[in-house]
Amino acid sequence: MHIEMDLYRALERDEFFLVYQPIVNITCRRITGFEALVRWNHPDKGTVSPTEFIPISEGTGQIMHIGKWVLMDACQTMARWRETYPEFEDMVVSVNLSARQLSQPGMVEQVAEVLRETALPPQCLRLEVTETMLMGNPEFANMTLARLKELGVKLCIDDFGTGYSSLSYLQAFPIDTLKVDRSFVGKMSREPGNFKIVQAVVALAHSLGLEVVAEGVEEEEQRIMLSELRCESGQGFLFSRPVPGDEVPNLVFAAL
Ligand code: G
Ligand code: G
Ligand code: NA
Ligand code: MN
Repeated sequence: MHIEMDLYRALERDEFFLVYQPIVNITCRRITGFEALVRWNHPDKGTVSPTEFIPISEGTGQIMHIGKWVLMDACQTMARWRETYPEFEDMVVSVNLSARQLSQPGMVEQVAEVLRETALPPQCLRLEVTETMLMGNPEFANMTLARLKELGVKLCIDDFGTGYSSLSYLQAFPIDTLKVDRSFVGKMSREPGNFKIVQAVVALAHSLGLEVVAEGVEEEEQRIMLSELRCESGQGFLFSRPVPGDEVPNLVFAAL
């Protein structure tokens, strides 16, 4: 496949870019932050999804370079918005980590370096990892998360409910936030079983002192249900699709 070769050149040719999806207060819809999502503008294929190239880049080891680029670009951009607009003072940018990134030696140092270079306050960065990434080697994961936490960044478990988490680890990991997977949120207004799962996840998170982000919120009915469950935040097409960085300030101003 050419795509592996192309990936090697993509960074030096500056073919990656980030889009940003708002994360909002579920009750008042105010934007509290953004999830950065990477895209690859391939010279022939057009926009390639990360579901296609992240797994390939994990195989080739390119993920560490791509991951660093994502982290640097997201932090730099958020630092610039904060400098320019007072409305961004308390905003948080979320960045996804891949499995190989999390287990790579030097990962914590990489995050520290990016924070230093961009001068972004650490509490303005949230790192997203999945249950599956943590439960492969939970002891090692816990150590890495603890070192990341020491930097002052926020930590979040993404796609919660689709993998297998040991509840004893869940309370031991130094995380701040659970993101309920969109497969449950999407069906909660039609299927009582899915509503109950979301309800249980919110209750579990709160009893562990964690905040909840519901992802894949597409309908007003879901937003109201989540608000009644005391879920803090939401993300999804109801509020906004992921948008290019240059549209982000206008999204924030329009919502005020
Ligand atoms: O944005 P989209 O729905 O196409 O994302 C598809 C998948 O790719 C999601 O699971 C998302 O978490 C993942 N993804 C998006 N951006 C990044 C990134 O910068 N790094 C990693 N590791 N995964 C990402
Ligand atoms: O795995 P992760 O949660 O990082 O995936 C994020 C992806 O989810 C983004 O690529 C984004 O395009 C997608 N997404 C965001 N909001 C919605 C939504 O409301 N519905 C659906 N189906 N997908 C969404
Ligand atoms: Na994510
Ligand atoms: Mn997710």
